[in-house]
Amino acid sequence: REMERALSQAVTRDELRLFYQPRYSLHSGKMDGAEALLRWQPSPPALVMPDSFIPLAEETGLIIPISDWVLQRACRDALSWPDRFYVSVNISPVEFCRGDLAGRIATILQVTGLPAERLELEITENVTLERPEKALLIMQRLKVLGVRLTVDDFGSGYASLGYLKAFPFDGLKMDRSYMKDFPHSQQAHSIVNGIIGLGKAFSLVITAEGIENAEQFAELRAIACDEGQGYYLGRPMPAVDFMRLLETAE
Ligand code: G
Ligand code: G
Ligand code: MN
Ligand code: NA
Repeated sequence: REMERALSQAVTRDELRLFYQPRYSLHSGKMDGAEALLRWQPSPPALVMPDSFIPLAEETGLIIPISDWVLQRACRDALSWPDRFYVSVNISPVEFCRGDLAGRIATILQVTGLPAERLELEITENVTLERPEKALLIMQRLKVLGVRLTVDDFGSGYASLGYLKAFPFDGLKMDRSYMKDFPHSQQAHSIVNGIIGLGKAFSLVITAEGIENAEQFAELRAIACDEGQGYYLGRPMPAVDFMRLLETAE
C-alpha cells in the first residue's frame, strides 16, 4: 500500500517529530517532566496524528524502527531539560513482547547517556493479558535497567486488578475519561478518589490525565493525587516550544 511505503521511509527521510506534553507534580504544583507524543510530518504543513499510523506500523513491524527513533529522540531531548525532569514514552503492546525491548532500551540509554531513572515507559494493561509470563520477564529486565514502568489508560482495558500486584509497575495513569464529570459529580469524585486509594495500596505513583480546568487541578491536589497532565496544564507542543516553556518557568 501507498501509506505503508511512505511510512517505511519516514525515519530515513527525517519526517518524524516528537511533541511534549508537560507533566506536573501535584504535591509541589511544579512541572517535573513531559510525555513524548509522536507525530508524522510527510510534508509540511501536514501533521499526521499517531492514531492514524501507529496501527499500520504495528501490523507491518515498522513499529520497531519507529520506536527506536522515538526512544532515542526522547532521551536526547530530555538531556537538555533540568536533571530532575523525566520523560515518558509510549510503548505499543504489539512491540512489547516482540524482539528484545530491554536490550534495545539498554543500548539507547548507553548511546544517549540519559540516566535510566529519568526514562518512564507507558504501557497499557493489555500487555499483561496475552503472554503474561513473557511480559513479566521483560518488565523484570526493564526494572533491572532502572527505568520506570507505568500503566497507561488505567481502567480502560480488560485486565483484572490482580496484575497490579503481579507485575512490577511503579505508577498508574488514570484514563482521562475519569475526568469527565470530576469533581462536580459525586460519583465521578468517589471513583477517582477510589482509584487513588487503590493505587496507593499498591504503592504506585498516581497520575491524573486529561485535567482541563482549575477546579479539577485543585481538587486532585486536595485528594493527594501525585501527578497531573492535561490541556489545563499544557498541550502537547514541539520540542523547541517545550524548551522555551522551561526557560520561562525555571
Ligand atoms: O496526542 P495523541 O493524539 O498524541 O496520541 C494518541 C495516541 O497515540 C495515544 O494513545 C498515545 O499513547 C499514542 N502514541 C503517541 N505517541 C506514541 C509513540 O511514540 N508510540 C506509540 N506506540 N504510541 C504513541
Ligand atoms: O493514550 P495516551 O494517554 O498516551 O494518549 C494521550 C492522548 O491524550 C494524546 O492524544 C493527547 O493529545 C491527549 N490529551 C492530553 N491531554 C488531554 C486533555 O486534557 N484532554 C483531552 N481531551 N485529551 C488530552
Ligand atoms: Mn500515554
Ligand atoms: Na493515557
